[in-house]
Amino acid sequence: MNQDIPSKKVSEPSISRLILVSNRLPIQLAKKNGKVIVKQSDGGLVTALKSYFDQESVTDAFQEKIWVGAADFSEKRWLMLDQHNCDFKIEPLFIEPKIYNKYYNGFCNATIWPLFHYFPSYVIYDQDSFEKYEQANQLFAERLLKIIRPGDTIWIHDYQLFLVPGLVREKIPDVSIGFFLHIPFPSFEIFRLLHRPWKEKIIRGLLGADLIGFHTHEYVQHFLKSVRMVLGYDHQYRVIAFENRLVKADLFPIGVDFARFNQASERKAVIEAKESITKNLPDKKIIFSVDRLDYTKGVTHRLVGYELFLRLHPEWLEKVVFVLVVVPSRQIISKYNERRKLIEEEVGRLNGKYSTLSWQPIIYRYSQIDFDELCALYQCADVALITPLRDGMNLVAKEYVACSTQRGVLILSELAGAANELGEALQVNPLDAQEVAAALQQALTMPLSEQLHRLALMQKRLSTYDVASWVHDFLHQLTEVKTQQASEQRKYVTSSIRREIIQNFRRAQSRNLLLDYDGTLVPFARHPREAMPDKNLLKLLASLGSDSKTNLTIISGRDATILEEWFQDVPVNLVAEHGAAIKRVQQEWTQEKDIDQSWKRVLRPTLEMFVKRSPRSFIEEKNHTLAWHYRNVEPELGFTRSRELLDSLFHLVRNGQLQVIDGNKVIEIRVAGIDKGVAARKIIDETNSDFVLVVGDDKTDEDMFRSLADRALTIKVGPGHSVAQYSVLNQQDIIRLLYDFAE
Ligand code: GDG
Repeated sequence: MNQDIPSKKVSEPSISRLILVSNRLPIQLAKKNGKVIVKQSDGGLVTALKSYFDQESVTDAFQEKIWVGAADFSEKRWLMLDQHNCDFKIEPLFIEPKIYNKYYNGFCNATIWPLFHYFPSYVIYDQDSFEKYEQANQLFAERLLKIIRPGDTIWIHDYQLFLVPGLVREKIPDVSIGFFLHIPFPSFEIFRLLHRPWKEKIIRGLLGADLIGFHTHEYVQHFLKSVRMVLGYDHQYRVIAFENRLVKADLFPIGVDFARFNQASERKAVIEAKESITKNLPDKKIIFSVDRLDYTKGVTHRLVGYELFLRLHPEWLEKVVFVLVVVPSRQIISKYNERRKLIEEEVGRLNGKYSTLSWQPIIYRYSQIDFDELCALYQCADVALITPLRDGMNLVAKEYVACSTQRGVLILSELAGAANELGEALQVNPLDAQEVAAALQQALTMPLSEQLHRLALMQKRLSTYDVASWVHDFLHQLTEVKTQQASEQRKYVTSSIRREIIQNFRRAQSRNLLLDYDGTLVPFARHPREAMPDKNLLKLLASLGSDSKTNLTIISGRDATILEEWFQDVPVNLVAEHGAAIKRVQQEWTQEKDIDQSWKRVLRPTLEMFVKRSPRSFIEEKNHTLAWHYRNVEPELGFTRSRELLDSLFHLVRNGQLQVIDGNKVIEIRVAGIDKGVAARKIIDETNSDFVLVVGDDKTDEDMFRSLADRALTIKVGPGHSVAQYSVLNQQDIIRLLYDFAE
């Protein structure tokens, strides 16, 4: 689609710039001295960034801050003017309404939003909307490509722009991109309900970023699982080796501007608003909630809980008031209008049922409120009742805690991301009216000392990781990922290194090639038996091995029988079971040690128990090794079981005769003192080679890399840390190198 845009290379940084990208620009039009001006809105994200950049220590971190976002055609006239009262340079993107509507109201808010908030029955599956979503993302990417300069940092926000990182990466391979998701990333069982091509495009798009941030550990885990299930990429400590790059997924629970909310009580306007609230509601306990109009926020369930509370505790009638503020949002979508109707019917019914001449149980407002009034309400509220059915984070809960300097109890849904950090809140299942009613009773009768104690603990946490720390943490980690990528990159076999290796190989008078088998010469298979060499590989090895100057060795964890069966006609040395047995070309096998095998009888039952407990795992028995393979087990289960097995073996294998190896989806127990490093050294010492190459992918190959560090060129296949000199990202790169040798 964007073929006309030439590839660019970002190399030399000039001035450093931060480019923020979100669906909407953080601006609003206002009137000043009779003139229309463009003003910065005080939405969460823009306030977050502003408070971060206002700190003295970071003033020169970015010399320029640009914000790219969609704007309305009706605002065009004002936005095209140069002067804006904003801290960011505004880059408006005007998207045709016929694209924008289907993109935003369609795929974003009628497909992704309900699905990612666990409302699968609300999801609309519409191919045309998805196409408009692609088009809108493409427009964002094209605009970015025009703006981006070397050294820029791009920070893309939220589910409206899943595809943008990938589209930008395609054209500028080394640009620095961070992505943050503000809503939950659902479990794979939910995510998988999207059409297959949509899922793939979303995951690929996201993996175009260098760092992908989520609010909670759970969302990170869900995302990593979806990456594995949809594209087959695994991760190591949340780092995915995707194509030729490392991509990191991590959690960054967004914070609030703690100081601003905590000190709000000192503002004149807040004091005045508070006075007016207390005057109107004398001697009443106030329960408060504020949410955008959205079915995810759980307002109707909250009302059911409140009614049950009034029924169970009639002593509170006329003594408590629920101030319920609902802020208009997405009014064009029918589900939102329906929700408004439901809420208003329920409020009407409850007020009709319980009101007296001097009291009504709910004060309902359907409107925006300004910052000072919001803070006054937070301060006046004895209880904040925040019960979303799902919420990425929920900032209202955090703001309430930050604002409550004199008293206050937070009742919080356990299904909001914020529940992870606000353990001292009264946490409830928002669907359980009994629990909500009980929490209200507990909150309204909680001694002040307990209220203050709970608040203090939460406030400490919120002030330590406030919104400025959140911005800092994210941007800092993005830089770290880029540094890690660069250091990994330095180790990759680039085309010039590759040329040099080939030249050295050709010039050498005597060469030694030591190659691991599984994961190096062939990809992994479901079962070890299935990973047999094909004709091409055998031909390639035969051609290399028959060169009198080349001593070729396959050095594997496999047993002697299978290696011999597969390579009997190839002039190659074989090392079996990590060095327990060696067979030189045209010779018989020699055993390195004559070892007592009785330990296998003792340990086998333990492995068998793990096979029973982990479907599709299996045991492989070799001469000197017992191996438990879990490659085919459901990944999370496999990993957990493998840790349990390691723990059990740690207690069983204590006499020093055996060693336990935590390999690539396999745990091996073998006789100690035998490893690929010792075997490789032995083979190398037999000839006086002027070219030694060692290649492997697994933990057991690290022994070779270490032991031959002074003698050999060492290459690790695949991602992950290694002591090898160089790395290649995939197994096919090694095959290509061997073909070049053979030429
Ligand atoms: C998304 C995720 C995640 C609301 N009404 C008024 C008003 N607000 C302010 C609140 C708060 C913010 O808007 C709402 O934030 P939430 O976190 O509660 O919810 P979403 O808008 O759905 O935000 C959410 C968030 O992104 C951040 O990552 O936490 O889970 O869904 O700051 O104070 N502020 C004023 N008047 C209002 O009428 N002044």
